[in-house]
Amino acid sequence: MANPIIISPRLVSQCWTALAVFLILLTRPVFASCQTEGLKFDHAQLRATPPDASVSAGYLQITNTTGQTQRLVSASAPFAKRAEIHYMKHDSGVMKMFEIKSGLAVPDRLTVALIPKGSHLMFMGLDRQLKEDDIFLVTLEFAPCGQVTLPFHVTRLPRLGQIHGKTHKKGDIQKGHDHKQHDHSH
Ligand SMILES: [Cu+2]
Repeated sequence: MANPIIISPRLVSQCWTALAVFLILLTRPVFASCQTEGLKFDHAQLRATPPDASVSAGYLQITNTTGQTQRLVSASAPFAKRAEIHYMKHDSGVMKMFEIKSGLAVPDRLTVALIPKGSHLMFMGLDRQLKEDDIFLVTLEFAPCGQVTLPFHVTRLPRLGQIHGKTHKKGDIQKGHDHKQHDHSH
């Protein structure tokens, strides 16, 4: 006669604990940040707006060393109803903006710059004025690495570091530094 299998409540509880620990370990890479995987962000800026403006644009530089292409698929911010990823294109002699619906690819080992007159984040349905030197957290969603929330600095003259040439010091833009003083170096 076979012995009955006795499962004590304590054993069940231990099993659940072990399973929970296992699941946490298993799912941990999902929560690893894009930064620890190798995405780097520089010069995150928002364009300052006049009162009652309904849109603004966001710019930043994304460097990818994650070993695979990362795609910027969406953005969101507390001050805007929605955000889109745009690119600019000449259309009948006029620069127009179009949404990049499939997301913006950042190939491995490359830097992609979202810049004025280039690809940019477009924030629509603003619920407040974006004033110079304010800082807002913007969440970017990348596939496959996940979500990143970064501080964006509001500036009247958004520019990226490499446009300045060699004299640019890292962090100038974030500090609200006045760029006019070294325009002669361009
Ligand atoms: Cu746009």
